[in-house]
Amino acid sequence: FMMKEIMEQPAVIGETLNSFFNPKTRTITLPDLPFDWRDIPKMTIVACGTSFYAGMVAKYWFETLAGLGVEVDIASEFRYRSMPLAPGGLALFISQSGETADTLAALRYARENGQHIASIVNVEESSMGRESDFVFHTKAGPEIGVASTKAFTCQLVTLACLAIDAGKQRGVLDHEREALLSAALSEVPARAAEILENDTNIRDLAAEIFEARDILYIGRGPGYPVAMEGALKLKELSYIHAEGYAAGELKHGPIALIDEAVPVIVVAPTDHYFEKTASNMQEVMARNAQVIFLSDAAGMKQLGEHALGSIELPTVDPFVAPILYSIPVQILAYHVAVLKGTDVDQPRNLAKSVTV
Ligand code: F1P
Repeated sequence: FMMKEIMEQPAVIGETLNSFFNPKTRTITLPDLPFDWRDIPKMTIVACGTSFYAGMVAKYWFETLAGLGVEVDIASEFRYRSMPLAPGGLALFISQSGETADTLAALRYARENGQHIASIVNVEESSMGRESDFVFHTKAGPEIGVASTKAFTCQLVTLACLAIDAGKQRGVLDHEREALLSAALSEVPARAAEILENDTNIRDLAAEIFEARDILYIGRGPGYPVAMEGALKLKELSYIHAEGYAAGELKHGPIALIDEAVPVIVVAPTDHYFEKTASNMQEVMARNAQVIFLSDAAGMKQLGEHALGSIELPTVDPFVAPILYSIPVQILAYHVAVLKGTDVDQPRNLAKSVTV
């Protein structure tokens, strides 16, 4: 199922986008929401697992595009905190299943504490949907593989549309920027298809790293949660110990782990953070790490030949890079798991929906 679900992404991303995209104006148009973005003092995003990393990406989007402060937490911690939520704030819950027990409990906690409640779920009928003031349904279709793939990228697309809407309403995005971002989003299905058509070298790279004991993923900005999601996919599927770190955090500890036996996967679109990420990549290479470099043509020109391996991605507006860079990390985890002989659809100890 997993590879089939990965391959469905151009189509289901397109469908999710179509639910927000107005082909006449070529802009993102959201249904009327029961709250006004201008009145939201703070946003709190809560989720588990892969859905949590979608929330982490969205934090960067809402902060930069809409000037809205966002806190993101994992539901299993958030639900037990005694933190004052900002009165009148928006609490957004992200879940593929809409049934995850920790996320549902967190939703109820936020409701008791006077928040507007919105959720992003991938099913028409769900407990979270029923208990929300507003629900966004991703159009990923049924996801059978336990490790979430297409639901994740569709969550990201939904969050990107929400961030644009918030940015417009809050007067942070002007028409020109909005049009550019909408155009970048509308290209994502085609760019995702290109990535899937050119994925043969990912299998070869998987063969280089599948015997490693530990693997690090690094990235900055929205590439940081993509690094964490890559590490989670690898752990879930192949049982290799993997961690995703903010590249700038390496020097505060994780760099001690680096030697020639530790592959480092570098998520580095040529965005605002590129030069700094590139310098972190050079630091790990100086310690003999085997680097797999994910970047676009400009990034490859600068650093491609220094890495053990590279995955070249299409050149896109950095806004949509986290959606597209998620796809090769899914494929890499898939191939590593296949080489290790694990069951990619039903990893040990994991359930698709954690309802207890
Ligand atoms: C959250 C989640 C998934 C993960 C696994 C266990 O589920 O952590 O991300 O892949 O299936 O549950 P959900 O709340 O998004 O349904």
